[in-house]
Amino acid sequence: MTDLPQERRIVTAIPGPKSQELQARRLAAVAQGVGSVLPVFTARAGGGIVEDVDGNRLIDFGSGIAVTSVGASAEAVVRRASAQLADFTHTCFMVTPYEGYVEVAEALAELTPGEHAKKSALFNSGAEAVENAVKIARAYTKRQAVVVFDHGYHGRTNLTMALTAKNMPYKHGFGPFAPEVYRVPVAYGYRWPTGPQNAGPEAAAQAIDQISKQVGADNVAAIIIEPVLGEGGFIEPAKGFLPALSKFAADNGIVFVADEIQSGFCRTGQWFACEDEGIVPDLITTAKGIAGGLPLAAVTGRAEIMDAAHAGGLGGTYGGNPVACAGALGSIETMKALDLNARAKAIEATMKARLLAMADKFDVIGDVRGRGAMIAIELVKDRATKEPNPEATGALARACHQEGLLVLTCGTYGNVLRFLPPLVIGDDLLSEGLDIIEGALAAI
Ligand code: PLZ
Repeated sequence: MTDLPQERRIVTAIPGPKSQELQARRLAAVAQGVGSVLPVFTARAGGGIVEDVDGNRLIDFGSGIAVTSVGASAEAVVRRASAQLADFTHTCFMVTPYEGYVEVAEALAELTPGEHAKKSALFNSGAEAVENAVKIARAYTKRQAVVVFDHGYHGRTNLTMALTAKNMPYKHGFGPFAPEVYRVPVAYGYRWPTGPQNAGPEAAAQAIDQISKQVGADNVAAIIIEPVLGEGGFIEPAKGFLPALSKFAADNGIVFVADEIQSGFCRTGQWFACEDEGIVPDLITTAKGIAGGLPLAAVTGRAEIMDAAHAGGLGGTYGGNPVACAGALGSIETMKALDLNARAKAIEATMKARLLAMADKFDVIGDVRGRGAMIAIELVKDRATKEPNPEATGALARACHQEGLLVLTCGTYGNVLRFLPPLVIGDDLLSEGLDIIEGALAAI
């Protein structure tokens, strides 16, 4: 959407009258279990702007939860997906295959870490990719146990609810959950009792001890971790934690799975966040940023592991839909052409400088963290006790929304305000968004 002006504009109350009308219809017709952060109904979106049906233009610091890294109407995504739509919408790769799927698998082999032979399988959603990573790891290892971490998020299907740490809203009342899932500590530097400098080695030792004593390394099929934990609060595991867990997996024949569904595809300033510590995962799950907003997900990894599932054992009617594959090829083309890894690093520099200055002024900010364009502030009632402040977090988000800045919250304690701008956002919008955050902090 090249003609969408890249300017914030507020012309009605937020949400405006047309959005309110649609919201009334929505409440009558759509199940309440499906929520919305901000009920302004979208008319157009692109670059760093979401325009609503009342003509308001909001600055986008959410990217539809880390999806539209190339924007919500990137030229190459629209061009390739439209051409594919006109050719054919679907055949089902399991019936008669097509080239786009193969091209996406080739691109994933090229872009993911490691020089080993790799293969991929494509799916529709992040949760489906994680479920399939577990199927593949179990088929390969002939073991059953799966190890996940405190604050981890992996989806809303039955198995991925079991893998997800947080009860409300993801799991409450929806059990029983899939068995053979074990949760161990993660190196959450800001909240580690002996301080961030000790968190990496101490948390790794605790996690490995728990796995060894309570599960038995020989029973573990897979260790699954987000290299930067997303929904759990933008937690970067303290240095040394990921390498220790990855080495433990390798030493014990366990498949090490990096869930890069939120952190992947240039979001953190690398193609994949695990590259920052030189980790080469056995399997990597991707979705979100991969396809510029079209629904696509993948499991990519060592060819011998990926081939462990018997022929016909993996799939699904829509997995690797041709239009979504075309979108992915357009998204990857855009990331390379615009060097969006460099752009994510530039966004980090701008955001961290401004947010650290705000932390000097406002005690409510306990921590500023994140990488690339995956940045957050954790809000506390008291810097000494670090008591979480979800009320201030909600109030800040609402204040930003009223000013026309779309921000999201996250965190186990609901006290993290996270910023996920499209990587193509202009510098003016980025700094205007930061001004709004600063104004909101002053106001609350
Ligand atoms: N793994 C690391 O971040 C999705 C969830 C939003 P799906 N995160 C956004 C919500 O409240 O449902 C996610 C993720 C990580 C897996 C998933 C799941 O991806 O495409 O939402 O299934």
